[in-house]
Amino acid sequence: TLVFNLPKFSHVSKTSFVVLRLPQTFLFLLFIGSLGFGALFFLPETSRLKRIFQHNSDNSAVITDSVNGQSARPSSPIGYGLIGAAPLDIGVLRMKSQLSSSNGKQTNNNKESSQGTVSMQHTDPESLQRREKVKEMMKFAWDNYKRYAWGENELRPLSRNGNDGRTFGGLRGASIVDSLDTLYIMGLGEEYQEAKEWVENNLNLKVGGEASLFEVNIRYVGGLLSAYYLTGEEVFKRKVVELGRNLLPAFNTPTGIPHGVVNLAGWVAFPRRSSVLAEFGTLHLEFVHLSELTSDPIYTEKVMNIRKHLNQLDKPRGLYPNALNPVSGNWEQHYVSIGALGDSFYEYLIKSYLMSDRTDEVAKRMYYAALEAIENNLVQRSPGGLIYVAEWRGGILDHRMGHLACFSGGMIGIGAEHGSPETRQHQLDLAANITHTCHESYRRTPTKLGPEVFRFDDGAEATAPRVNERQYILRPEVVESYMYMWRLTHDPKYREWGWEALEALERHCRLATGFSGIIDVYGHIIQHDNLQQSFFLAETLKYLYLLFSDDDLLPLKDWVFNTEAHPLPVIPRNCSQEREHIPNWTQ
Ligand code: DMJ
Repeated sequence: TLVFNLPKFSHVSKTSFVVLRLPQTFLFLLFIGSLGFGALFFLPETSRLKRIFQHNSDNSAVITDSVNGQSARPSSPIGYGLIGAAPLDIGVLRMKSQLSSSNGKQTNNNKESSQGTVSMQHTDPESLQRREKVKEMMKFAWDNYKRYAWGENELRPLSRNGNDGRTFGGLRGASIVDSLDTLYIMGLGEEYQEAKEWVENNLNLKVGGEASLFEVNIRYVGGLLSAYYLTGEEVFKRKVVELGRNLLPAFNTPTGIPHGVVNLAGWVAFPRRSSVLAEFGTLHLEFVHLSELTSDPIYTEKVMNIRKHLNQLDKPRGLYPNALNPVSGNWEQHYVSIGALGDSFYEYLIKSYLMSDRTDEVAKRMYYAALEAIENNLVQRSPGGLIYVAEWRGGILDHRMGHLACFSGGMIGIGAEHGSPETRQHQLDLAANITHTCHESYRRTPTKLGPEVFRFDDGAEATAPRVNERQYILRPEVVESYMYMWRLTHDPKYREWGWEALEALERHCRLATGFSGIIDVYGHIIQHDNLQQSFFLAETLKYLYLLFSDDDLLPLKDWVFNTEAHPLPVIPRNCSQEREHIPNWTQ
């Protein structure tokens, strides 16, 4: 497709071309000349997004390796160009923001020189050391996965083998796809190459099992999209486009609300009674990017349809219940949670707004209305003064908060800046208070790792009286909120809290053969669950790494992280005129 915005010459007749006067001829030649130059941008590997970013980027931007003081021209769609930028020590690279975003209010210590380069200032030496420690942990986790479970989905460190089943429907290599961007960002170049080669040669997308649409989307689609945007490697684009197509049968329902389970080979969606809010509500970011990559509106249409449906449904007290019938289109029950089954639906509303370069007003309205309902109905203060988000069961509060719900500190934090000015400080305080409560859930255990569920009833205050709720399975949500709150406030306590979590991970979750979750965070004898979850590599370690990095490594004004921590670029608003094939955000 020719995507250049040609000036409208339709009113100029053939004869009038011939009789152009000198200044007009000059302008005409200038135009022809610029067309020739523009053709350079249509080389075969050019992606639509690449053009978008070139449109908006400073081509003179240089990435500098501050250890060696060498520079490299960006070569990827976002101009990151890290791998191949010799010498390879990506872990200490900084990037200039490639996407102009005039309203970005990032605090940035770097000074911009007149050449458009960035003078690289390191964060303090202690944070640098801590970041190196995170990198070492990633390498350790990766090496053990490679040694004992290569090609399987996840490492089982105690039994020294892999786990290949679960919800991926026969897809393999979840840890590889989930790790691509983390390896790349950390500068683990050799490991990234191994991962890329595996994807190229072994990632088979035509598999016949039952796959969770949600899990495949957040890990595989998200992982491949990020890898493509960071590196510009066509293989990731090819794979993600093929995978995206295979997910579409899930949407063959009377309402367009997708089934939760899909068969990637047979093009048949498996009917299941309820569709889960956090599952069908966590497709938007990836599907919009699939449309951008393919110039095919179908992906955006599918997710816009979900949004439209949700928008027009009655909501009890403005709240979104967790389950919906994909055939009738009605809510199945009135359970509401910002943790399990609900969480990332809310996250994707505010992130859709941010990813659209703050043009997706519908998402914005839905997000702030949902947040208001959550505040009015779910947010509580414990007798000891801790702020938490309870769950709601048909009007009755359950005073529990899942580890999963701890992502909401970060989410409310990034949303605070874009709400109405009167609520801004209030929302930032709420974000800080929730993050504090989640930290307390860690601090109040002997292991300094937090339980899967903590309660605020029967005398419990951010603790887990029930034995079956005491596990810690290497989840990221708490350190995720530390990372966002650090970026938003630069309060050093968030880095300290992240370091505490890292030390606890090292002490209790690190085995000789990889990392493992633990069964009881209150136990004095540690029992391991024998699973190194792929989200530990995709999220937990990535967020920790970013926590100890400067803000210009994946700046929040240019990137949004999908719910599996895969960074996706903001789509600049000044390209919206060229996006006729993509349905309007506001419809
Ligand atoms: C991840 O797969 C994603 O963050 C998801 O949204 C919910 N939980 C896990 C990690 O805890």
